[in-house]
Amino acid sequence: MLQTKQLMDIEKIRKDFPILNVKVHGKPLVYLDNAATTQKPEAVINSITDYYENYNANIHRSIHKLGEEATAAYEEAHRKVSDFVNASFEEIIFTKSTTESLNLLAYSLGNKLKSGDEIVISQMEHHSNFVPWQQLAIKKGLKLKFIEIDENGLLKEDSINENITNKTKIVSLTHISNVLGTINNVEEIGKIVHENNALFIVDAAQSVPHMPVDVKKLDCDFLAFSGHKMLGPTGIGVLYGKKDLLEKMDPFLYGGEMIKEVTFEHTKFNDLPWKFEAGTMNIAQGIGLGTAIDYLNKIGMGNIEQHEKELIKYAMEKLNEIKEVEIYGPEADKRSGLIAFNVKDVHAHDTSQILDSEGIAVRAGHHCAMPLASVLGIVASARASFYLYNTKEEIDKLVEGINKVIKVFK
Ligand code: 7TS
Repeated sequence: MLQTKQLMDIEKIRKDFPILNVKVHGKPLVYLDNAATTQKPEAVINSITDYYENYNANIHRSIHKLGEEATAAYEEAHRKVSDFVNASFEEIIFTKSTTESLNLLAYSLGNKLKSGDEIVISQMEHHSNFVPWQQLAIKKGLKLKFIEIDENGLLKEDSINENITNKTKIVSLTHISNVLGTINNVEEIGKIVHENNALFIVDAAQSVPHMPVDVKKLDCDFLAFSGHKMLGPTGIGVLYGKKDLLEKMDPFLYGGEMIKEVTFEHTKFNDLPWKFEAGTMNIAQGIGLGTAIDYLNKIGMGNIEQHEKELIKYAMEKLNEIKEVEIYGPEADKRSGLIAFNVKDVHAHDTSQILDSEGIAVRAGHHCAMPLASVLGIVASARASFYLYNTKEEIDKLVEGINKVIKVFK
């Protein structure tokens, strides 16, 4: 704890999150479901209220004071997101979520694919980076291929090399698995993708919130993430795309604001990024995401990454000591701050319910990765996932809770 205290003052950080004072079943909330969604600091909540109370107006249209203020705040949020991942302003599109960002890509890139073209994903993808490609493949007669995982929950190197070939048009991979916690070496895989002249998409829903991510360093063509998993509100997601690629792509949604000029016969689309932001956007949510980024920057993404590394190392050590617990995924040094597990012969839902009775929130189920669960040979698992406000003391409570599960079911 000493080293963490030097990096970040966790007690001070916890005071910024009103929900962490909530009692659950009379016990202090231990929130370990951050991979599903994170809690919001007061600053984010206040910035949303501030918009609605003081300058609520639609953006990019009304020449009045409130309209101009709202537009400026929304565009400032875009700028903050661009800087956060080292992209340029035109390359950042606001969407509803990672799911929408990936659907946008499947639709827009999919338009240009022909029967027989190949798309490569992996066995560890979340459904939102799985179902859009699967359905596109079915509709257009494409071949969908899967990079396999090994017994440690890592992508198999030979499977990467076998699957990505000169027939591949798109490779779309998760940066960090939301079940195994595996951190994939997307920088290296991206080089193989580009050697084969394919496009490289990174699902960064579980990485951008937890570690420094630089799109130039990764050299990915597209990257998707969600505001609500990084202290921001729901209803706001991000799609990064290289400018020259976005310029050539069809819009996903048509309507107001994504146009420059409309006649009875034709439409000229707007400049980037607005070409991909049709209709009235989630303005408050966009502004809230900007505030979340200010908050994360103040703490420092490197510090957050380091703090979570310490938490996961500690959690792995503690859970490994319990012989009834089976853990999925790699060793601590190859994973981010989440851990999926089962207590032997106990359904994950029962585990989660007993933990809930102790005030401990974890997720149980297939975690929107049913194909992965089938590869692991399980139907469900419980998952604890950490963020900047979690502590080793909370992991101790998780361990106590798991020991209670074992006692109840023996
Ligand atoms: N990709 C990954 C790797 C994810 O973990 C998730 C959400 C998504 C995409 C989709 O994000 P959304 O914001 O569009 O829903 N993962 C989870 C989870 O693990 N538990 O709840 C949501």
